[in-house]
Amino acid sequence: DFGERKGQAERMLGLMDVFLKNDPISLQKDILHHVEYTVARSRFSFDDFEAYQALAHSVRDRLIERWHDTLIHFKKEDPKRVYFLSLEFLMGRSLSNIVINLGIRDQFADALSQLGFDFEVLAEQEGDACLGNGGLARLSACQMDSLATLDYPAVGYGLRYQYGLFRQVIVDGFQHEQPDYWLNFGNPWEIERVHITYPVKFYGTVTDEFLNGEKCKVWVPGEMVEAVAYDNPIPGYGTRNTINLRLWAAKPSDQHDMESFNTGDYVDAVVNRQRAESISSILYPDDRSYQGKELRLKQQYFFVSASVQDIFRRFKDTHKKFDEFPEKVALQLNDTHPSLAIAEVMRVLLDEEHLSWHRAWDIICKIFSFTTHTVSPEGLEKIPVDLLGNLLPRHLQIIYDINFNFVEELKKMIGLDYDRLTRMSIVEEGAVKNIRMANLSVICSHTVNGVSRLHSELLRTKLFKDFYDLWPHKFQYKTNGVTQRRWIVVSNPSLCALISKWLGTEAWIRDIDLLIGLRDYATNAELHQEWKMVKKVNKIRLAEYIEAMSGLKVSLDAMFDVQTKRIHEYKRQLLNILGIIHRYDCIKNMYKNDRKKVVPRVCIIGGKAAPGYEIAKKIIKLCHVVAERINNDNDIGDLLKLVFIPDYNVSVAEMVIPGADLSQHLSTAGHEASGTGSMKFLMNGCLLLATADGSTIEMVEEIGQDNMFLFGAKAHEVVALRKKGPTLKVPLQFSRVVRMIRDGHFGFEDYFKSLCDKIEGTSDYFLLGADFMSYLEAQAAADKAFVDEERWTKMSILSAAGSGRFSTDRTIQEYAENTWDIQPCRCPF
Ligand code: NBY
Repeated sequence: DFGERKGQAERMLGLMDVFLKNDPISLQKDILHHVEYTVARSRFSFDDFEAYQALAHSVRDRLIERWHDTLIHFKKEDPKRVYFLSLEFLMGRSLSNIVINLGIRDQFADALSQLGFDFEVLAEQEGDACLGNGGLARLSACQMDSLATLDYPAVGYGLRYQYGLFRQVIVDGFQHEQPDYWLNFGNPWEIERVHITYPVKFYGTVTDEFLNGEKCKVWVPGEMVEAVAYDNPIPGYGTRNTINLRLWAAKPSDQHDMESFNTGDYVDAVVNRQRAESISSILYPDDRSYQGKELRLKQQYFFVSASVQDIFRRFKDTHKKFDEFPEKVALQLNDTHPSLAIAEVMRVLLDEEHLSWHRAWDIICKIFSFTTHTVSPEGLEKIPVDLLGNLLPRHLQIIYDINFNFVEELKKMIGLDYDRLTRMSIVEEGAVKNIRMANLSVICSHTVNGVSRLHSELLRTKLFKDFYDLWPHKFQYKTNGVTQRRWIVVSNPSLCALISKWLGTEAWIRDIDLLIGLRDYATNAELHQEWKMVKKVNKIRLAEYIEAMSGLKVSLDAMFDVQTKRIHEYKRQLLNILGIIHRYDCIKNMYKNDRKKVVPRVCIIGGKAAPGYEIAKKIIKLCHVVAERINNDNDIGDLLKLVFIPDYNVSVAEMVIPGADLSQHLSTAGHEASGTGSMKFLMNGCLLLATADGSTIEMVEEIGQDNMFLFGAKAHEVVALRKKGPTLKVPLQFSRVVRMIRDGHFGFEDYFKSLCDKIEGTSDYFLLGADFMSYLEAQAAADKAFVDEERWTKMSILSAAGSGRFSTDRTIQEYAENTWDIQPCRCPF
């Protein structure tokens, strides 16, 4: 039909400039245009926030051009695409990231300064998009950046929550949660697609019917909701490619509940419709235990169903035969949260496309890949059968059928080993019957990925041992990464400039392996000077933030020692605090003269505790009471300070990480699947004090043991240590600091009793006592290294130089080649 409209299209093109221009005058005109016509403020009176909005819309226009071109190019080339399904994306702010990837940051900064505005000031006006909890969600965001940059034909699918992760507010040292109604001020980075909508069905019954003489299943739903697409263009760096992150929002459907309209209560019926929107209203805060909440299951199916319909629509636009489906479609399951997609694709193939079970199953086995982010069996998602059967009756049938076939096959392979059959079954029998989503995912995926080498080892020998023994070829791992675009270029511009200067190129921003070139200058005195200056600039920025937030003045000569991540027992923030109490106690008991030898420290802790996680909340309170005591002790002065940074999120991380000298990653070995915070610190030349856990083990290989402070039991020793339990000798220093808490040295001793009980005697599950001495030794080694400035700077340079392996560019390339089997598809400039 383009033929018919060709004349029209040519006329339209004649009316438009082909592309928006990026010279200073054009940019200024565009910004002012948006001030007047989008933000609807007078050009002579607008504030920083309104200037940010106008700026964002000017950037968005340029983004949309590339996004359209990319989508058209993909459509023309019709490559195999990867569909990345994730219930969480932690995007943070977008403006700086986008202009940098588009290569027009400096042009915009110049244009703005001619209008009397500062780009950085406006960038700070943007609020964070916190549509995720922690590592898993930020990983999805970094991976989208790499997918775009490496020109892969990818689409991200997720949920457009109206409330992101709660905001953390600290009152008297206690965490309080406040709702994050982030869309209040509009979101210039999304494009509402009012006519890309799909109906999503819930509840109801399944009946057998005959169609052309064949028996088939018909699902008559009891409720219907509409999914509306919101598109978020993700630009690559150094390429025109701009991919789509499509987030679904729930809206009432016209067919929602016809009945209630007929029964006459019009007002009630309209009010009822609004409930549909609650499906995409709120992100569940992770507490890693599965609660069997119906709303959560509804969210999962809502986003899965809309995404699967979208994928089928795109496929059927250009293809007739479903046998070609696996040549065009790869579905990536980010953890088990989207794993209902398996049953949904099966349902569509069987009930709507009327394929035989055999043909449908054959397709399923070729298209799904699954990545797990957890190490503990308790972290594996289970759904009560009753809940699933009520909400999605047809899906439960399909899962039962998959399981029946699987168990029959399994019996042929392993015989009647009932224990093993019971463990491997998708259905968990017991007082409450459950569906094990991890088993479903492993059985139906062609590839199961871990997120670090150690994690994969644990999956093969523990969590999924039974499956590994059956299908060793399914198991792979892709060590996580982070994107250097966000975590160096955006967040640490001074370091970025310095690296480019010494490498003589900016190519490392696309080709991270070049970073290794810094090693050649690891002892260069000139680089050392400049490197220290960069760190200083970032420490000043962080110190100013700390002062603005808490009123506390910190010394720039002190070592900035940071532990920021979600608060969890296994991450052992408590070990850090006990170490700080020990340090405080030592300084107190020193002769005045000896205090001169103490290496001054500013200890910074930050992170959110899940709202229902009592112990984690007590750890936050403990941090505050200890800080109160230390920071107000005149004996201590600048030798030791402790600060808790509230509401840790992506934009806070962008400021904290570049300013850190030392960062701590203290998980009990074998408990952190990978860890990605550590990679951001490493790239920024921050030294690591860490256990041999997750991807830290691979970092040691890259930068050498001498350039890190490693401590603690190894993963394989942990089980044995736990068995020793009560016979384990705990160091006196440990008992002493716990006693200080118990004796009320910091107040609130009754409140902290349960916390202390958790780490003493037989109940020290995370082995704080066992690792304490080793931890103190690592801390002493860090102090010693810090006073030798030259050595410290060299270690810092070598850390950044060795961080190249931990870019998501590498992770994504491995996924593309070894898991998804997709090729780059580059849009011509
Ligand atoms: O995924 C984290 C791992 O703990 C970390 O080691 C790893 O580096 C990172 C990326 O692979 N896991 C994680 O962040 N998990 C969650 O945030 C999460 C979110 C939701 C739920 C469970 C866990 N949930 O139950 O809904």
